[in-house]
Amino acid sequence: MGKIKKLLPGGIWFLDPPKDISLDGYRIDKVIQYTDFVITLYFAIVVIALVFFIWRYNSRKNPKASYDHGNQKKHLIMTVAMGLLVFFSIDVVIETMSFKDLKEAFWNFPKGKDVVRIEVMPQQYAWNFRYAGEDELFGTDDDIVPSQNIMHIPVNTPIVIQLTTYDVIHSFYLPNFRIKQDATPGMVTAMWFQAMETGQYEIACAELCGNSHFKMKGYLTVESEEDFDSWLGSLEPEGTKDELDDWGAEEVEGVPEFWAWAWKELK
Ligand SMILES: [Cu+2]
Repeated sequence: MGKIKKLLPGGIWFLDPPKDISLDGYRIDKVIQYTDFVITLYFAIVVIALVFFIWRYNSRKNPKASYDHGNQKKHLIMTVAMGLLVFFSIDVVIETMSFKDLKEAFWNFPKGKDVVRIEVMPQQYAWNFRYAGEDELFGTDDDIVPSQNIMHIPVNTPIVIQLTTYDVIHSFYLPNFRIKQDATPGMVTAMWFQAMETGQYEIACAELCGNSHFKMKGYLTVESEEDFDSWLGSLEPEGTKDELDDWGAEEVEGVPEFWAWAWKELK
């Protein structure tokens, strides 16, 4: 395995996925691992059967072709049985796992005082973030808008994101949280997640959104609640630019003058 790893400096994604530091990311990994397991198993069975029949009916052993109409009833039963086996062991299992995860986690939005709410508005090719400020309302004078591409969150705290886009479709993707959500023109979409570890992580755009899609990168800092509060407190309302140099991030041309929307209550 070591040699293969050297050939692929990025690692092998299913052996070395980005570290999962989220509360619910393990659910996505479990679905992917099950899918990988079951398709590998069935693929192996098909290949073994193929090799077996090539060997069993090779022309040297069977120089003369024989004609056989087979047994129609047997064929029908086998075909239906295999179809049902695949349907129940792949489709039904994956659907059941997925809907359980959606119900228990991803569609089960946290409510309450400790939730941190952030509005996200991507544009070609950068991420804009907005925190509500002291009045807890979005679109008011005390909103905090950090430097472009910079997002901070406290650890062990549920984070609810609402998203829309300034231009084309983008997709907010946190590889270390196994979560992504599209930002779509004309609508506000939402997602939530919770970090279990502090550190610095990548924010990627998961929707091919134009010629510089590849460099649409954001920087997520997960920190203690005290550090998060002091970071937020250190920013002037509607943004300061001081953090850009630390990360080597750049602001793009045409940063929107003003943007925000009233927080949508989630049902
Ligand atoms: Cu994008």
